[in-house]
Amino acid sequence: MRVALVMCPMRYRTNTTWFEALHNLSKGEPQFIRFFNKIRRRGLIDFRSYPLGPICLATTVKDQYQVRIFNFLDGDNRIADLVAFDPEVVSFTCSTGSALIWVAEVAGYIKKRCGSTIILGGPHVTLDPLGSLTTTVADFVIAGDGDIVFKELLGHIEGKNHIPQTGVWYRYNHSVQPANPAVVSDLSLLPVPDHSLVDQSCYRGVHIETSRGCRYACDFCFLSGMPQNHIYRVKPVEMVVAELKAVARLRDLSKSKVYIVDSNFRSNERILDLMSAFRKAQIKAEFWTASDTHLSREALKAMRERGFFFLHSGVEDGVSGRFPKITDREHLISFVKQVYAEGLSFGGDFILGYPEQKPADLKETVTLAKQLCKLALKKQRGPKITFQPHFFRPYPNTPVFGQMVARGWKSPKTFTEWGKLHDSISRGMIDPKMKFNYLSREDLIKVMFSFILLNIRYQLFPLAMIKLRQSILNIFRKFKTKDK
Ligand code: B12
Ligand code: SF4
Repeated sequence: MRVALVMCPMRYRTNTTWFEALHNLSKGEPQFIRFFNKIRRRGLIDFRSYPLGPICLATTVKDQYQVRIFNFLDGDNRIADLVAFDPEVVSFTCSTGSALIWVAEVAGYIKKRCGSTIILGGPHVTLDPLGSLTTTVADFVIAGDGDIVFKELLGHIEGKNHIPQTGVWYRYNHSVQPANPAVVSDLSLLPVPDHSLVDQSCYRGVHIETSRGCRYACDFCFLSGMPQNHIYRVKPVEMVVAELKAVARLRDLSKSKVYIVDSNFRSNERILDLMSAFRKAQIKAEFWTASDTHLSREALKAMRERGFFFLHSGVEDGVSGRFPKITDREHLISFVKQVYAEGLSFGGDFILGYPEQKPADLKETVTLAKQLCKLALKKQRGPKITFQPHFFRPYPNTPVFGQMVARGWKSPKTFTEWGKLHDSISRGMIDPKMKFNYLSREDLIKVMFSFILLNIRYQLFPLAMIKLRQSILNIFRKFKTKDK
């Protein structure tokens, strides 16, 4: 059986509006400039476009079926190639975003053209399995961790076994058959992802996963909408080492960017174990990841020694205590100081347009960002402190989504409507009914400009800024000594 695993594109539209361009700039990512992209990638696909989800799924079934991954994120894939493969089964990885419109259209087209069985999975489908099944052409949708259940479902499609008990939603006799989300509680049961399933020579780097879940339950996060999959679980250290060693056989790991996709790369003890295993196995790469702000100096030192260069954390906004993960601003600042002192760059992720945010909160946010920036002025070269503001986007079934609905918000009813909502948020079309009651589009534009300036100052010209500051200080010092 031919099985196509599709990673959908970044978004539905290919054109970029000025609002999106501004947003990209505020994150220090001028991706809308094609010329810049060409230089940046030097013919390779950005490492951020790595299709790890489909790789994990394909690994579990590659021995039984003819599998092929179609990565529409950043490569040269065309729908014609997918049609030419003539797949019997097509699976789509779906995040809540404008690409859902693309998924609905392409799935409909492929079903008509090739008669394929369509399976949808991924975070959006996990959060809204009913809507994903009933408002698309999908034959099956899978909620939760797809790894094990995907294989069982393909067996069922082939007529070899019964339909899996958990994870799979489908129609039977005109009614929907619901199921609890699939959860892999013990990650050691999974096979090591086979990275040879994509052409490594096309990518600037790889993604690996060392854990699932997170210790927090931020009310806007996709994890808070899937309590079963929220629980923090880790892969055995030996499995992570085996995966990296296998990747090292496919590409020069020491020159590769390796993004650890964990929602929260955490626990000092575990990090020290991992780093010590990496040292023993002589694994070193340009690692980067996301963590909370509780890593110890020792853990950071060990990470730096193994090649970690960048750590990002969700700071979200400047109002202390609003989000459970950042309770204390002083702690955050001392953490960033430590990260910086250990030679790692720090990226602060911020949320703009969260329902309770007021213009004064955005001011606080920028003040906090400035405070963090100043830490970077102490060194001439090396690590940087950068900021990535993101717009708040409601995800189905999360607590904040529930609160908005309770306040009278008319939420999207179909898979495509979810895509359209997210497309309009990307374009800055803020629906007043969305209960952004306190913020206007102008407030968001203003704060984006502040982040553009902060990122330009500290990302693009940090050395020039430091030199300028030193020259000014020197002039002052000279005057002072003359006075004496
Ligand atoms: C790396 C990453 C990216 C990369 C790569 C894209 C990707 N989808 O992997 C880039 C930078 C391109 C990206 C872009 C976006 N991302 Co992103 N990304 C991540 C990140 C950090 C890791 C994803 C990953 O590899 N996980 C590990 C793999 C193994 O898990 P997985 O892909 O979820 O797959 C598992 C299950 O979901 C399921 N599954 C997945 N696909 C399928 C398909 C079938 C048929 C089945 C049966 C099962 C199944 O089985 C897999 C194994 O268990 C996650 C956060 C996280 N920690 O998961 C956010 C995350 C997935 N991204 C998110 C979002 C919103 C986006 C964007 C919409 C952002 C934007 N505004 O443009 C775009 C969407 C682009 C796209 N087409 O997916 C959200 C999704 C939330 C939601 N409600 O859906 C997440 C969860 C971040 C967050 N905390 O909010 N992202
Ligand atoms: S810390 Fe990050 S991954 Fe964890 S629940 Fe909050 S937003 Fe989600």
